[in-house]
Amino acid sequence: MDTSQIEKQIKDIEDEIFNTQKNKATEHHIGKLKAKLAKLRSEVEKRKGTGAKGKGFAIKKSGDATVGLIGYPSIGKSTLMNCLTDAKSRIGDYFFTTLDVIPGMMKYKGANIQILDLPGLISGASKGRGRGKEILSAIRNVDLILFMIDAQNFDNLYLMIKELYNSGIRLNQKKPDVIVKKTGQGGINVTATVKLSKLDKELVKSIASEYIINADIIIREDISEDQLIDVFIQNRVYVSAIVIVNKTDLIIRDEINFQLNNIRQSGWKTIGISALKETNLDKLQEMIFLELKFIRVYMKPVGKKIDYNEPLILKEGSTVEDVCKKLHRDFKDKFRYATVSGPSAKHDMQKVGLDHKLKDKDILTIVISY
Ligand SMILES: Nc1nc2c(ncn2[C@@H]2O[C@H](COP(=O)(O)OP(=O)(O)OP(=O)(O)O)[C@@H](O)[C@H]2O)c(=O)[nH]1
Ligand SMILES: [Mg+2]
Repeated sequence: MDTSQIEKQIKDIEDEIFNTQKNKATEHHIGKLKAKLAKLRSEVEKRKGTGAKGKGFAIKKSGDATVGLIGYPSIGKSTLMNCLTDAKSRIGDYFFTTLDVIPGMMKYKGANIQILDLPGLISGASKGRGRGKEILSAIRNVDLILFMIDAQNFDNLYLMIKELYNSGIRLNQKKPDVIVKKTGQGGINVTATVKLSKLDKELVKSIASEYIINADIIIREDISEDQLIDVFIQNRVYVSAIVIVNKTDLIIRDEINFQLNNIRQSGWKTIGISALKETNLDKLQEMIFLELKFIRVYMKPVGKKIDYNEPLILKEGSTVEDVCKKLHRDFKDKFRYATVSGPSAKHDMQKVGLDHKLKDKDILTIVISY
């Protein structure tokens, strides 16, 4: 089948879903159509060489985490970028001032946070408008997305979210807790360890059968139909996001608060700022820092004082082994034991191994053999 035939099929299925009334009798049929649709869409993406592995900007990741700043053109992304980081990104009062990715480093509480100032994202980006595909492919690999919208136009937010959704980016969602074990025979077997309120096992089977023939599927979370489909499509990524409302200097406070509350009620973390007047930027920095869920670990070299000035910045869930890797490539091989005091320790100077999970503000000593 050539691509235009697939696109025709996509259109037909979209129409059919649109024209089918959703009820108990039709839900299996719709589920199956949605599964087919997702499969065809990802096939088109693959053929066009876009989606997950599209041609992208050349970005060198650095620092302890990378954050992507996106939003409609002329919303103030570069203005904010220049306030928060050492970068000098061009600012203009016309659309598409920024045409490339400009990276900059924000230093905050000992963490080096890389921020990427991206060109404006417009409606239709996921289908390739503007440099849409490249922008979307760049933000697939970040640790956090900052969505910037204009205080005078909140609707943009929902347009942008849709573009991201269409390109396979799932915001503030965890990867569905579903295990798919391919088997050689026996068809599809579904087990659920929790009560499923949005799906029944037959529907799971009929969706799964669009992708696999034999498998044991274990569902450990009360997921929706769309989440189940995501399990089978390869290019999904799960990234957290914060909504930044900029240019709050241009509208009255009551109006801003009303809109911020609306956004919060839709389940998003949000903050109002003015990049131009530099208001609320300290709160924004703190929010970014917290959202990245860093932990700080203070090192205490054997026989020396604790280094409180330069904590190691690690991602949440890091182990002693991760620290070794960060310090020196030989450390893991020469590792004998470590001692830890603080939140993750049962008592002061607890002796631990490489797999010990650290917590924020732990004090760690690593003992290696020479
Ligand atoms: N009033 C007001 N103007 C702002 C604010 N932040 C940015 N601006 C203005 O908005 C215009 C666009 O700013 P940029 O930072 O270039 O916007 P951008 O989002 O990077 O735009 P593109 O690179 O084209 O996507 C400039 O004229 C800024 O001075 C703000 O908080 N308040
Ligand atoms: Mg810009």
